[in-house]
Amino acid sequence: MSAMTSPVADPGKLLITVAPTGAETSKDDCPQLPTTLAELVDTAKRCEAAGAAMVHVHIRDDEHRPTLDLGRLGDTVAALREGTDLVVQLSTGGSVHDPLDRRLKVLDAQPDSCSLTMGTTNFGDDVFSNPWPFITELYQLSQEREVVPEFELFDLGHVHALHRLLDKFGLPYGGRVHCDLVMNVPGGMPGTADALVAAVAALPGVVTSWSATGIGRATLNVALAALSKGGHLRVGMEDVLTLAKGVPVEHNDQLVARAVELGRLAQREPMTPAEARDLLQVKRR
Ligand code: KMH
Ligand code: ZN
Repeated sequence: MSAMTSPVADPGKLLITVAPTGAETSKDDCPQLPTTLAELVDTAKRCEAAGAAMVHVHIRDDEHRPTLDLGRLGDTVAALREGTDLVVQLSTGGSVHDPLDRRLKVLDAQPDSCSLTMGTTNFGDDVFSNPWPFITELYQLSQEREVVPEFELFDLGHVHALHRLLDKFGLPYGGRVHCDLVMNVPGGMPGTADALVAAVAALPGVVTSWSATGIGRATLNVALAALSKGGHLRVGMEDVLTLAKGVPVEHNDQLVARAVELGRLAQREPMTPAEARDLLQVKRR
């Protein structure tokens, strides 16, 4: 054997993000979905114990409907910080019905991280609206407030828009650039290995880390492709409600445990929350 360096770089530890709730599934359809603050904190603790390092948070009101109520968001951030060490990422995507001005206010709750979607996308029968002026305002606000964004990329065009954003406004707070490929949304890029490879190849050179998630039945396909390309994983009931055909997810920690198992097969230990803070350079609060 020659002493050639291997083209397979060591991707290091595995960041597992859990997205436990989302905005699309109703409590009536899925009673095990964590929608109350107590359920969310309990879920977060169990997912941390199972190997998650970051939590992507959508909250609900007393009727279990999606809300961006600022008081509730603040209480949620505080309760998650109190009960776990997880990096707390608030969704600025909300639900497809949330107005843009309410979505900007999410940063007032001072999370460690916020999601930031890089373009408008068809979302089933709805439209998930992210016009360019909204993206740039939210991005500059995240810089000002010292909140680390996670760039949500639903399509190859969103990758292109990320180049444009970083070229015009520079690096995020903390200097790291972390992205999440959200694949297989009806209206976005498909949850295929080919699409993942194309999107990863097109990422800006300044990207320091990326994860991927596949919605619905694409979940395992995307996870395996992401591991194969050295990426990180997002899992959770926001994205998938079954473990296999006809087998419902009973708790988010099952999805985290499966991600840990896949990571171990790929010889990647799960990252601790402290290691995730270091990777993403989130502000000490
Ligand atoms: N609920 C979707 C319309 C995000 O959290 O930033 C948007 C979403 C993305 O889930
Ligand atoms: Zn979300």
